[in-house]
Amino acid sequence: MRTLLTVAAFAAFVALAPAAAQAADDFTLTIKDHKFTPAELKVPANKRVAITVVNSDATPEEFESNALKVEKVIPGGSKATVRIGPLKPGRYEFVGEFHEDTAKGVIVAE
Ligand SMILES: [Cu+2]
Repeated sequence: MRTLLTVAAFAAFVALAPAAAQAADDFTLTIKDHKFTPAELKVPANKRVAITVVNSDATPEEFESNALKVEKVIPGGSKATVRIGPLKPGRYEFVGEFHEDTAKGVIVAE
């Protein structure tokens, strides 16, 4: 019984550890109705950052930013992770290239 409890406690620790480790530098952007939420995303400057872009629309979208030098097509109903930085403090605009008139936002590194 004691061994079982120890194993369970350890398993819980292992399951939680990666989530805690990622929390600092992982961010999410969601595309819905060809708009990004949040439209302004704050990230830490001078660090490598992973942004998971969730496309909730049925149509594909392309996450694109010349300032960040990224371009990634995300099929409808799926998600993709883009890795950026380390960034100097500043504002970095991005768009959904397939719906540029509505899908736009900015990443603020600070
Ligand atoms: Cu493009």
